[in-house]
Amino acid sequence: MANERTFSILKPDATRRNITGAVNAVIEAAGLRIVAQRRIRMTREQAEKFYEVHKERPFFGELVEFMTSGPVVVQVLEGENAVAKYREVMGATNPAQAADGTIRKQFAESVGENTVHGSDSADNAKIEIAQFFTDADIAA
Ligand code: DAT
Ligand code: MG
Repeated sequence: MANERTFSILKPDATRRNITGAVNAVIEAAGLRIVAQRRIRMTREQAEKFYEVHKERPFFGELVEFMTSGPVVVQVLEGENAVAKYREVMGATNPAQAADGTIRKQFAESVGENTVHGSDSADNAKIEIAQFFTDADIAA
């Protein structure tokens, strides 16, 4: 698998607890390079659009509420097989089921407040990156 990019978010529970550097250390230790990064406050519109695929799920309202509850750090990560690699480094959605050493196992508080987002496919990575970054923002 060639060099690839994925989209990452350090969620409001990470900024609230001041652990964005600790999470970035795990990302970098896994061989992923942070080639773009910006700290923002997501608007309700941005969060609803970003998680549109989940809009019929019972937790959608809670999810949008959480994602807009504080600052987030949006990132582009690059590396060999970056999409799958980052999903592995993140761990399972529910931290109780996440493997040892993963970000969610180490840091996540609950299934809803689970510290990180990572794209689930290369196609979605492109779509998600384009929602927050232009080519000029990315320095690889
Ligand atoms: P992932 O973030 O691992 O890709 P997902 O795409 O299934 O997981 O869900 C997106 C986010 O929605 C997830 O990170 C946290 C929230 N979420 C998922 N399932 C949930 C649940 N059962 N209860 C509360 N929040 C949930
Ligand atoms: Mg997902």
